Amino acid sequence: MIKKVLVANRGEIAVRVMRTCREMGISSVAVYSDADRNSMHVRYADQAYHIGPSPSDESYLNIDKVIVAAKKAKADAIHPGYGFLSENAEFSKRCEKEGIIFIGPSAHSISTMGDKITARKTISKAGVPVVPGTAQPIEKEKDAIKTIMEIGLPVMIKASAGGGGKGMRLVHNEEDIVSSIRGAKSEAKAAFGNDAVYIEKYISSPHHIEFQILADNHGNVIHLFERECSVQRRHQKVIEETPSPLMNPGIREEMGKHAVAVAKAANYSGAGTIEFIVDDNLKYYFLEMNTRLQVEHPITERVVGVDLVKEQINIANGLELSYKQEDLKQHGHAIECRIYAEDPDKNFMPSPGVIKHISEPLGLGVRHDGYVYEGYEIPIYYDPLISKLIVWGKTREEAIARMKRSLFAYKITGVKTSIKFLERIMNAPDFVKGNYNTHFIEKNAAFLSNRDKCEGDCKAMAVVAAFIDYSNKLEAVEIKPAGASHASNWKTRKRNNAMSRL
Ligand code: MV4
Repeated sequence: MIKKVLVANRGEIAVRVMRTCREMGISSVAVYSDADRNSMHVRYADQAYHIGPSPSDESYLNIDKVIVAAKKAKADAIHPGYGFLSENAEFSKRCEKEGIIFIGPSAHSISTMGDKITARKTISKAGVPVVPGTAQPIEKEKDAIKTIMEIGLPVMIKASAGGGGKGMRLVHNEEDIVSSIRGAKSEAKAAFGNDAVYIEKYISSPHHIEFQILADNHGNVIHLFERECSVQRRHQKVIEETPSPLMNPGIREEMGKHAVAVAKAANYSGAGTIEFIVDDNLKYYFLEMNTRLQVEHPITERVVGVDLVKEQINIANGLELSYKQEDLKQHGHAIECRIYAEDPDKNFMPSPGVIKHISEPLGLGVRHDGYVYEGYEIPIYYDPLISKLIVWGKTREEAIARMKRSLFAYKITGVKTSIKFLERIMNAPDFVKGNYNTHFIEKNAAFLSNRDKCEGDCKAMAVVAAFIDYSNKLEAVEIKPAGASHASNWKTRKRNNAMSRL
């Protein structure tokens, strides 16, 4: 049985994995770069190993260094988190070779799904709908033009080694086909060292809906329903929710079965996600499979009531899944907002720096997965995610109300954050109605922009106005003791202090 886990990651996900380790009586080992010497995951872990300079490729992405740390610490297993080495087949294989359990799927499953052409083949063989397109990489441009004209424009040209939006081209016109193929190929070659590209029919204005699955090493596969991830900006998810406002029970069951079929076809083990694009008529197509724990996994945990990291560790221990499909139900509604250190009013420019103050929301139905603290400096080297705010409500309406009050109470100073932008989304009529797809942010750009942006005097006036407003709501009841001639204002002061933590 696993007694010690090295977490080959940083930030909020490293802390989140270690929390479950602690609950399971498993000790945790952190690895850290120069920039992360003072990071929360290092403090939280039972042991920590320095693995190199700040840039990821010299630390968190360096397989040899991570393996050396795991051996020194005598860790039985490695949890890769998301990003970094989590979907690296070579790393999974290396762990196996070194006698360390990789908490994730086999190298074979990772490479099957990492190569999108192979994934499409595997998936359509299993009877799951894939987007109409080619089963082979494009060889001759002439043949490609013919195929595209048969499929019908518009089409997408995608890199087989790509994913998450990298190495993609949308083609509307016949005369752009050749240049798009060449462009996609050279981009893919440069980014992935592999220039294989394939063709898919373009599905306009889709929803992005993904299914969480768990598979053990005894042939059991279950799905934990869907996550609606259509609120995204430049292929970066901003808000996720479950259940999806678009779905109905029939389609949910059908897609869930297909998600399970995908995992079975890939001989999958561990936690994974099947991504679909879904059009407004609820026609759905397999897009990609992510062979890791995802950023947005907590909304599933909340609504289904399963600790996904615990299941991952149990699976890695060779145990059978703790749940059968019929045990699982969706309870209520969960929403996650990703809080980034970036400036939504300056084109989402990253805003690294020192956290001067942080006061995170608490209370019924609120989960905060973060890692920063007052005085902590968010490094420039990594993803600027500060935390994830996850709320639950009996209904979608209640979850939105709870998210609004949580964002209202969330105060971070020292760096710019996306909190205000997220509040605007929570107030956007299309979001409130659940009427949105992957074009939501661009479609609502005007509503989501800072409408009270003002400079100089105007800004100062706003500060004064806010102060007046705040002082006006403070009241004091004075009970004058007999004979006393002056009132004490201590009650007012006390309340004033208490209000700084909402
Ligand atoms: C598509 C598509 C429409 N048709 N493929 C974007 C990221 C990558 N995972 C695949 N993506 C898309 N593939 C076809 N055939 C539209 C997108 C897409 C998208 C998908 C999911 C979430 C957000 C998106 C935003 C723009 C485009």
